[in-house]
Amino acid sequence: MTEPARPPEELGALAQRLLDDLALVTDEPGRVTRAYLSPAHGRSIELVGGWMRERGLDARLDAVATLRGRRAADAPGRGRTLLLGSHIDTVVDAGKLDGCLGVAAAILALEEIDRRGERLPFAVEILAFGDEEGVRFPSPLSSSSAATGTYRRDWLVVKDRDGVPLERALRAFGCDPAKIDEAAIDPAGVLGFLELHIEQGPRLEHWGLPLGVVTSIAGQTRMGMTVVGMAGHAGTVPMELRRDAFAGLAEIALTVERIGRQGANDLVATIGRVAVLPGAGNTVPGRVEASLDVRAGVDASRLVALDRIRHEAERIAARRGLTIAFERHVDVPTVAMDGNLQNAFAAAVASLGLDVRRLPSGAGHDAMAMARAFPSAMLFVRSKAGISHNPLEWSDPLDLGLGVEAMIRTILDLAARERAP
Ligand code: HGY
Ligand code: MN
Ligand code: MN
Repeated sequence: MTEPARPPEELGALAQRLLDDLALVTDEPGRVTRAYLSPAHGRSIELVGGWMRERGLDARLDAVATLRGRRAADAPGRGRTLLLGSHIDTVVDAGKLDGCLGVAAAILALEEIDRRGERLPFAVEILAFGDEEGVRFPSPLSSSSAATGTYRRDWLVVKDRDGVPLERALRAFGCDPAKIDEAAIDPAGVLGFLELHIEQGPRLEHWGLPLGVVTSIAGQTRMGMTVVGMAGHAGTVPMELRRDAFAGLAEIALTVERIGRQGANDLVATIGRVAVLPGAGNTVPGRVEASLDVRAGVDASRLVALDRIRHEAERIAARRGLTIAFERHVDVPTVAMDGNLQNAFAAAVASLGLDVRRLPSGAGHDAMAMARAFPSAMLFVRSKAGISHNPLEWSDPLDLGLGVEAMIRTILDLAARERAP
């Protein structure tokens, strides 16, 4: 029995309601923080798994705690599967949309396709990844890496700030690390991976457009920097005799910013986390542990900037009588999105009467891991003032609904092409 198509306004309101409910699932009451394998991650799996099951999807957890909701094909085809989804983990004090929109939109798109009486000649699997951000463990994209058979074994021994190894956290969550290989999806049976995501930047708003097709995802390097000097009494150690690790890091931070500003191809460089040790107000810092995040739309720009940062940081440390050590956590190249799937998204956007603009992504996404094994593409939804990784993150529900409708039309377009001849 078919029902009238729900307009984007209605689809957007439904998406917003799901996102509001999911945002209440947090490790930190009063703000949205949902870390990989945390109690809130567990509760989010229950909530999203319920959304899936209520809509007839077969929902299960894989060996790295990715929630997978599967809808079987209901028309003759070639026996392939279309993958949809995004991540449900968040940064600290996050917004409601980053990642979660892609999962909620995929669930609503399938629900609407069924309501419209449409049949699909391929199975659809919705993936709700638990570790895209890499906030709790330095293992970003680990869940989607498992789905593509590119999981890094060394991730299992990385520790969170409480010293808990990722492997122990997986076991405590009820997952079996010995079965991680089973999480890999055979590319031979996959039509592609589609991800709806907020832009997290200002371009679509500047262009006055609700949607945009992603061309590529910027490569990124994430490192840890440890600067060591000599802790001392803040009242007795003369300035000229100090080996102040924080003052050294501060000079390095301004150098990172200067190199970032001078770079090309959307180069960006960020120190987002700094631990000043021992951390007493009356003690000259003897040790600083900091993060370094460098990205660019062209890999050569990123690699040149990293070399310059490392060289200048070592020179600053030497001049100050400090040591500096770097530890590489992430090194992912710039990834191009699949041309055919980009065009499918573009056709859907155009069918909504919207101008089609294509843009690169400065933010990393699961699609960059999924692209290692499957044709992958992303559709962006406009972000108000380009704000993200911030509780002020917001998109107009109408834009959310247009994103869901564009996803629906893309899936139906792919279905028309996949139907057995
Ligand atoms: O950091 C990123 O680019 C993404 O939000 N994980
Ligand atoms: Mn994010
Ligand atoms: Mn994201």
